Amino acid sequence: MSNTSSPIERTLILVKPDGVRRGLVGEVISRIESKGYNVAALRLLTADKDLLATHYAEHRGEAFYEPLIEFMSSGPIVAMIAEGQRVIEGFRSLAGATDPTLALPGSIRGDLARNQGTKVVQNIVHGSDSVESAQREIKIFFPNL
Ligand code: D4T
Repeated sequence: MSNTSSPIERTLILVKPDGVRRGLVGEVISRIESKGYNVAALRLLTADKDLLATHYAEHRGEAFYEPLIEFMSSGPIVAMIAEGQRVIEGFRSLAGATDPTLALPGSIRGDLARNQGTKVVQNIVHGSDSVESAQREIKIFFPNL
């Protein structure tokens, strides 16, 4: 097990449009809180394409990039900052693998999502994947925090 005295981290979590449409916001928040993380900020918004292009800059050029931007701007999303020790990797573990068919039962994606033949995977949640990504992504969705 790695360092148990690690500092408190912050991560950016999104409930994607599929999660909001399906009424899973409460379920996602419940899993975050049940694990013991603190929800430190939360907002509901419909993301515009410029904001999403900034957030997903690393994926520009991928075959799934345009469908991803279309999907992510297709309806309201919920953005959150969650806090806790090792919350970045902890939430990635709660979320499960990107591919919802492979995500393990017990995870958000494993329990609640499946492949549907769309050009982009609809997998309910996003979570930052590193301290650097978390800082960058929190600034995009919560410029004052
Ligand atoms: P996000 O960023 O949404 O939390 O998802 P992941 O961290 O699990 O995955 P990602 O950034 O690599 O991908 C972003 C987003 O694009 C979809 N996607 C991804 C897809 O449809 N096909 C693919 O091959 C990949 C890699 C799913 C999530």
